[in-house]
Amino acid sequence: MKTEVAIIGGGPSGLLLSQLLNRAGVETVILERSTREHVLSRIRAGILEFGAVRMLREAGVADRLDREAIPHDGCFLTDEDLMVRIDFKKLTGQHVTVYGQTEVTQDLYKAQDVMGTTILHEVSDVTIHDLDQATSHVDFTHEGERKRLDCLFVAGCDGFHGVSRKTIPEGKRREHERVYPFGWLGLLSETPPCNDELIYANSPRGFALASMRNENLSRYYVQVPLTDKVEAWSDDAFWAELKRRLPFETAERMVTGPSMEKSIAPLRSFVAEPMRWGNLFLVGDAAHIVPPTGAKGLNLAASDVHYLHAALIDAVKSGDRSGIDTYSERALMRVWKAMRFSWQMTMMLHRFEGEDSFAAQMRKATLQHLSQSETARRELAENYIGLPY
Ligand code: RFL
Ligand code: PHB
Repeated sequence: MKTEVAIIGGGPSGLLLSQLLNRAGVETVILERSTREHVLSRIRAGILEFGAVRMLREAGVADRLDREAIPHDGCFLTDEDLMVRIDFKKLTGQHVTVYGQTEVTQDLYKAQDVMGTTILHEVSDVTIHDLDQATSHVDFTHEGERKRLDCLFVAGCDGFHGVSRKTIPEGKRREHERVYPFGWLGLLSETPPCNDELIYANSPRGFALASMRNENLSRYYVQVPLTDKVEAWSDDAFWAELKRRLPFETAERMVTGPSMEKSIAPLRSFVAEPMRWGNLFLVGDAAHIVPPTGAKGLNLAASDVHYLHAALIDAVKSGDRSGIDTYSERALMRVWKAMRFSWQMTMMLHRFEGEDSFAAQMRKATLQHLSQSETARRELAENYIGLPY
């Protein structure tokens, strides 16, 4: 097989990149480890920055988003004393968009099918070769056969556990990591959201988040120790714990119901540098992970794709390599700022096991400052709606 850009991973990064490249006449083949059903069943992100929405429009996959997604002009941060609203609209003129990653992925698969792009599922043992040559190739197993895909460039869109990042020699790769000593237990239920806007709650019992997908689909999270097992959390136990961590009036009006999905995700900050190695480019979670507190993961994948798709089009169509030569540097500059914001939000909102009273007071003071200073609120809003690109 032969193509211009081989894309490893059929998650949101790989699909969006492929769609944008195809629209500009650049050929792609996507190699995905899982089935399409599995990719579409993973409940993950829920909040899109305006930049990500702009990218989806540019890719021609925003028709349903424009009809069904819910714009949010603000969100709430709370502790046991305060409830602070961050008014995105007033502070930045922008809003964020509630639209699930599952929906984004579904829309992208549909568009790629119309485009006629080759997407191979249940591919295994992917290896990447000749990254320092004029052309490269990717070897893989599909339907029991070893196959070879020749290409000009390889996009590593295969998430945190993929093979692309590890293809960059260890001595040439720098990794920065912070692992947090807790996870998020998430629950999805067919119930109306408890509030019109998201609530990020810092309670003495730990963090909780009230989020949503639509007017009858709620997504909630509670901070749990990493040792907790999801099987040990009954729905009743989850709802009881969530209510203890949210403001009393919110808990009072909350509608509960059976869970449609429940899972625990560990929290981690991670960056691999550089994001380019010869003809290989890392995109999204393959290069970086943020804790979900700032809602930045999927949005960073979109900004990586923004920088990379334009660079690859220039390289393939007109032999102009200036974009690909600066991709890593430009993408990382934005990545680090989102890392900082996600880390700061995580520190501001979570209880750390065994922490001293000083740590709790710092969180309290941060929220108090936010409640009193429009400058502080604007700084948060500017990062939450997404730094420009
Ligand atoms: P993905 O989604 O992990 O997709 C990678 C794809 O590559 C495939 N793959 C391989 N294919 C071939 N060969 C291999 N060797 C392969 N290894 C892996 C995988 O099967 C998969 O299909 O990475 P991508 O595309 O970079 O997208 C990143 C986002 O999924 C991620 O950043 C977000 O979900 C993070 N995230 C959030 N981001 C936001 O912007 N806003 C949010 O509100 C938000 N909330 C969240 C989140 C992530 C969460 N979890 C579970 C980690 C909430 C949670 C709970
Ligand atoms: C979600 O709805 O899944 C969600 C929303 C905001 C976050 C993280 C996750 O910060």
